[in-house]
Amino acid sequence: MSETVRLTRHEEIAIITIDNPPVNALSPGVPEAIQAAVESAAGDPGVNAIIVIGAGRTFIAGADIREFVKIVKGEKPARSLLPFLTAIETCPKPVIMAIHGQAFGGGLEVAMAGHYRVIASGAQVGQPEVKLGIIPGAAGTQRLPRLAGVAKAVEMCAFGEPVGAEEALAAGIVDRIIEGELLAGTVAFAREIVGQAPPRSSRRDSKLSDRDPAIFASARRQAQKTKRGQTAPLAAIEAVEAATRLPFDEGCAHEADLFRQCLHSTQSKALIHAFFAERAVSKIPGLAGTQPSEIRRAAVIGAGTMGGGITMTYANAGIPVIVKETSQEALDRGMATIRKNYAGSVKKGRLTQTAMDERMARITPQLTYDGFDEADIIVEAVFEGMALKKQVFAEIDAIAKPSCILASNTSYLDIDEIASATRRPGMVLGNHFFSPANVMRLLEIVRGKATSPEAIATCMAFARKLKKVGVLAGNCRGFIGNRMLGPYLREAQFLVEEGATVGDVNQALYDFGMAMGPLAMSDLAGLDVGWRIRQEFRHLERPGVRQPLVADLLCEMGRYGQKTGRGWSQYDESRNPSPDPETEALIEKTASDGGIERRHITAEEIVDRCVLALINEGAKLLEEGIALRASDIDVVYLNGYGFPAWRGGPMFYADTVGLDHILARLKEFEERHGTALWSPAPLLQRLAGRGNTFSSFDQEAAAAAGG
Ligand code: T1G
Repeated sequence: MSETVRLTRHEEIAIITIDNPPVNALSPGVPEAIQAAVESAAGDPGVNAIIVIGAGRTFIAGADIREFVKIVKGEKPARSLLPFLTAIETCPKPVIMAIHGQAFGGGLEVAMAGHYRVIASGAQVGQPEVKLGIIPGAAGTQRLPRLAGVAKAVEMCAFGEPVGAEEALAAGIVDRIIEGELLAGTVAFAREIVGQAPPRSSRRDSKLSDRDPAIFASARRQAQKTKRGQTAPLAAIEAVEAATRLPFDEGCAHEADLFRQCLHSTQSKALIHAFFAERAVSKIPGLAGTQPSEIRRAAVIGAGTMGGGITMTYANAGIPVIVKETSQEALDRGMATIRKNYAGSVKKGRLTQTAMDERMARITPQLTYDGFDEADIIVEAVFEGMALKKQVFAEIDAIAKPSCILASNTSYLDIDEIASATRRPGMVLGNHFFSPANVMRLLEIVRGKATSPEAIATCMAFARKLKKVGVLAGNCRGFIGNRMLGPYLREAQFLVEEGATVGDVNQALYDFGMAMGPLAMSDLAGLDVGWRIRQEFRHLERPGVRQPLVADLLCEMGRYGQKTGRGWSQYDESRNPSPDPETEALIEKTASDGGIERRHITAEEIVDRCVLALINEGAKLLEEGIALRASDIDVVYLNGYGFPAWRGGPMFYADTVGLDHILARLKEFEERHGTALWSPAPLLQRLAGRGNTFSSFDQEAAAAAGG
């Protein structure tokens, strides 16, 4: 046998163990070795049943995604998986798939080619391919409707969410849930079914009769709504629909065509980039081998919007957490919001009452620092003012135990300045959560000049425990995300001064794929947040350099956006936006007072001005080392700022457009709007000049760091 597949015997049962760490992907050679093992066991007279099981933490996580990267770069694809699956299905002896961890993508397709499937409680099965911009390519869209019915198959293939053991059993995907030791339970199951004719899923057509067109129509509507702009979900629906019209083999051929189209799409390249980018963020040069400490207890200062969300994040991860406020009224308000949020999740069926009670029990609200000396991490989430932050850090520095990490949730203030208020700058860093902190996956972990590798390693590992994507950022104003957001929002505001309407700007970026337009996002976040920052840094504004004019005027009128019902747009009581004629009039007057010529502006220019400003600033902070990789910047924007995943993030998007084209457009804007605002980043100029990309920059950096 091969290193990755072992064939052993348990009396009359053959056991085929797949052992291809870390997730038993169907890398080249693995399907072949499984097929050889099945054929060997089938030919062994002493064997009357065959079990396929995974070693390590999972059954099979699917095809080897790295192979797709090679294929779209022009490498010859490995042979199709279909003949290998047919070899399993046509095996004369029953083949039982024993699933633990995940049977995802090709992993579920292998399982469905087997005659029986048993699953460990707590395991999951799924067809997540659409999250990579592709569709199942090994008969998943043909076998799943035959096992689970058409509607379930459409839901699983078009939206890619996994289902647990109970749901898989109820849907008919698996035949039994095994409590206790999986292999032993599977052997017992095998002995029950020996002698029965092995059922073939490709021949089970009874569930295909439910071919109501409404199933496909409503799935298409839902995909256009929740997977806006993405092509793979629609292809997956078409493939499952084909299963209800075509014989199995023709259905598989149609699926294979759709699969190939998706695989060679820019969207799939972007989503596969996003998959690996998210897994690369934790690889920090110079930190390999640094042992993270375990965080068992936490404390949060401030129970406001951010403090409350951070407290819930800890409680959700099973961490006992103290939350401190300065007044009983503020504490009660904060706790009421936390309770309301949990109750809302219970009402929506996303959380059980028991789980809510357990999480509430982990939270200790108080007005003192009692117990802070036992915390392993203290996160400060108080008002964004340097003086207050330094006062708080001096206080917790005096109380906290030496190994305790002191983190600030500041979204832009100087971490070194905050650390200077303590005697342990090595244990001080930024933990910049995104609102709502208990929902948003992104966590910017900001390294100060004295921050220790241990503190960083501990926070990076802890981010995974919190189910966050922790991205390391250098210390500068706004770190990665907010620093890039500055020029993006600047251009959005300039564009309305120059003649675009607020609606035009929001719609153009929304159509580009952003979760919401820039001015709508500012109205949601609150215009006063940016206003306070501009006032704090007014002294740093470069004389003679154009600044947006209207936002400050709106704030002086007390118009902070959604929270005041008026901002760039006006909002009804259900926060639905509509154009605000007073704001449009204010913009026109301000522009004419400012001598700004107004003109018709295309959606294309709106997108280019905003997105290229983002990319250019990204290139600057990459060159400064504020971000380790261009792909880290992409992860920040995909998980914190609603950048469309199917475009891969701003830096990957720039690569798909071509850095030479990006540079030419930047020079156009520099020509028209001035060097101070649009001088192309030196790194971008260098890469474009050499026909390189941000991805090649990352590869070179990784190679240089020994990655
Ligand atoms: N191929 C290659 N590498 C993979 C992989 C895969 N399918 N899945 C994970 N890895 C690597 C990952 O990059 C990381 O590497 C390590 O394994 C641990 O992953 C034919 C076409 C299974 C839920 O989409 O969802 O089958 O960073 O950090 O949090 O129709 O991995 O350590 O070097 O994510 O425990 C469909 C993708 C493929 C599942 C485990 N399958 N994987 O999560 O670990 S397409 C998927 C996951 C397909 C067929 C089609 C998760 C996981 P490194 P990790 P985790």
